[in-house]
Amino acid sequence: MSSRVLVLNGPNLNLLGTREPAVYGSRSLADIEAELAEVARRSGAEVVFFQSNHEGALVDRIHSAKLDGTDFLIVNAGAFTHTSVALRDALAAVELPFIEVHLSNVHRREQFRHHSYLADLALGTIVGLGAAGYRYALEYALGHTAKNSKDH
Ligand code: CA2
Repeated sequence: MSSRVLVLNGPNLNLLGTREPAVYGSRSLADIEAELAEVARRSGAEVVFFQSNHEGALVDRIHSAKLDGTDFLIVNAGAFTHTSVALRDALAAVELPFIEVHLSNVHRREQFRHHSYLADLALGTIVGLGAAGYRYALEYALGHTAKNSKDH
């Protein structure tokens, strides 16, 4: 069975590539998603994408991941990373493995970005590596889901 990975992006990440390139890079979200889709295609895996500026929509999408055969999540919750107990509770509730990704190195930025409500639930976090961070997370996810399906 092929693995299914959900890439979840939070508020304002739809603006990627339009401003603040020094912080977030010059690539659009669509461009990053196209690269990830190609990586997944080469592995015979499925990757699906969801971006929302709304906390409740992200919570709902996490809930439906539990029912739609998602094996693994890659999560950049944007600013909700630093504020949202609701997203934390949703990720804890579905018990799906996930990697937290940030384009920027949040630890080199303002103090309020140093805390994540999600990080201790994540298998791992990747910060500061720009769009490549999503690719590394996906490569890990594909290895992880392949190994787990062999074990079960
Ligand atoms: O570095 C990341 O990936 C962040 O998750 C991005 C969030 C920020 O609140 C987090 O602390 C770190 C902000 C996303 C804003 O994205 C924009 C993209 C282009 C132009 C303006 C904002």
